[in-house]
Amino acid sequence: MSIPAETDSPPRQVWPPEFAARYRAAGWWRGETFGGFLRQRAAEHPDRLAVVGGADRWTYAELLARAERAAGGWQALGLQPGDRVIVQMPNVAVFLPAVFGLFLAGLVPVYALPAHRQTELAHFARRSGARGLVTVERHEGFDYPALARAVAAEVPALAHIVVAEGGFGAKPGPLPDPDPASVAFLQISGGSTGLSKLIPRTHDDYIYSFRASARICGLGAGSVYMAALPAAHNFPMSSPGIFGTLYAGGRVVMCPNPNPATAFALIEAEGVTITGVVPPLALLWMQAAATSKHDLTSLQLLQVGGAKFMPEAAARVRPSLGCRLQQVFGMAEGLVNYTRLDDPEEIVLGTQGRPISPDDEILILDDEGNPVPEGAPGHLLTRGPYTIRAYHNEPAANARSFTPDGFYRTGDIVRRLPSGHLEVQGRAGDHINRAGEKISAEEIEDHLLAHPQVFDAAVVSIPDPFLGERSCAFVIPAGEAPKPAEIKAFVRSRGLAEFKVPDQVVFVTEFATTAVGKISRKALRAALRARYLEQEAR
Ligand code: AMP
Ligand code: DBH
Repeated sequence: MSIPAETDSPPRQVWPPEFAARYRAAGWWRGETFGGFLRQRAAEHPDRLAVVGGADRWTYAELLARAERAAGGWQALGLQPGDRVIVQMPNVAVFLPAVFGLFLAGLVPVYALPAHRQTELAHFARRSGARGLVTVERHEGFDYPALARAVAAEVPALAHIVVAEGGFGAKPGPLPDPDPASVAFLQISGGSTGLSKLIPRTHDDYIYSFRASARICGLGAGSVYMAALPAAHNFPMSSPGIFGTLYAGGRVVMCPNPNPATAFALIEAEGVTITGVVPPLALLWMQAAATSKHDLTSLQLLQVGGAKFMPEAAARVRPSLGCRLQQVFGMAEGLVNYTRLDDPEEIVLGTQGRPISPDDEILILDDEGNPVPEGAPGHLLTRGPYTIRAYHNEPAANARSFTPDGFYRTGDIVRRLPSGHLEVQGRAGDHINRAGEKISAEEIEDHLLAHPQVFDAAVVSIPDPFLGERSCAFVIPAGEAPKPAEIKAFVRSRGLAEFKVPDQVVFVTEFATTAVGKISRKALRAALRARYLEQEAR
């Protein structure tokens, strides 16, 4: 395993000075920090409930006190401001004091998902140079501390494994006062090519994104936001999500499992007013609502995003769940689009929203890099006050993903309506968007090629009525073909998140080649997908 030489460099995120000056002058960046805003809310309304999860119900004052103790715990372990700490936690209340504890100590969370396994965590640990990992005891039958120990055995720099629940913490010493322009945490990219990249987000830029999101969604003291998707994902974290809700002085409800039984019971019990889901979950909830006895009348807004929500499904939200729909099209790299609460019905049902900020710059370009005629589909590029200018420690990806003048190439194909709303048409890259989880074809092909009976492999997305897209691995066996189940078990055994295991394995004798030699992987995947769909249609 090659370890990049720059692993120990602290994460940075820098906008050119003239842009930074403009974003400050416009009032987007206000010099707030995560620790600062929590302290402010705890001072303004100490006794208001901030977070509910399982048997835990903590006020703003209690949340702050717990976060301060967690910060003291990290100090006692000898971690220094700027050090990175991986956070792998399900949707439990202690998620919040754990991450605010890191912020207060000046440490930099690296957000892993509960689904990530050893291969992914080891990659995050190496790339971030993390010194610690915070997790929970066994959750839903999975032993998280055992996973963390296995990662630490592989990456020795990861010296401190902390289980947040077990009374971790100590009285803190003097706490640092981080620069609002500094990197607050590392978010994880969907990994559209190869392994996931680390996304450095600053206090200034991220707080702007969720403060503005909370306004767009009308959040206030009476809002009750339920985190149904994994809390570490950018959507429930910030659009407006957990942080936007706390910023607005509302209440966060941690939903440990998004199945309708659990989620509906919590909506009723806690009077949830807003939550966000991916399209397959929306379909499931709409179906379950027909026979559910739970009272869902508190729910005012259902946000749907992460993958394209089809207009026919979108039209069923209000009749079946009795609430309004908001479409959300966002990315951990920055740009987030929302349909607005006062948008006309056809906009809410038929588009994926428009950007948060007047300073979000949008380019829609053809394959040659020229602007398309207004209304025509093209590649979406963006630049703005909460969109990154670079990934952490990724010179090659940075050269590919950003233009010389700092626009981020989203990889999405969109069309813009006269109102400025975007309609997502598809994407240029080859990743699979499986129910909102992004899977890199390359990453999985690489694992498949490690199997002794695999000569070559190509992973493609296949349209799926429930998941939106599912993954299909086309495999040329070396000699006798193994069973598809064995290929799946092999990928699983490589220590990957379950959602990356191919949904389908199809053996083929050869891949199409041109007269000149091998065609590009991209053309190959497209050809395999087309042939498969053609055969299925017969
Ligand atoms: P990630 O890299 O995991 O942050 O995923 C961001 C990507 O998810 C976007 O670039 C889109 O491809 C996709 N995405 C997010 N929201 C939507 C949406 N509402 N409709 C279609 N695609 C979406
Ligand atoms: O898919 C995403 O990454 C996403 C979707 C909606 C996102 O990051 C967001 C909103 O902030």
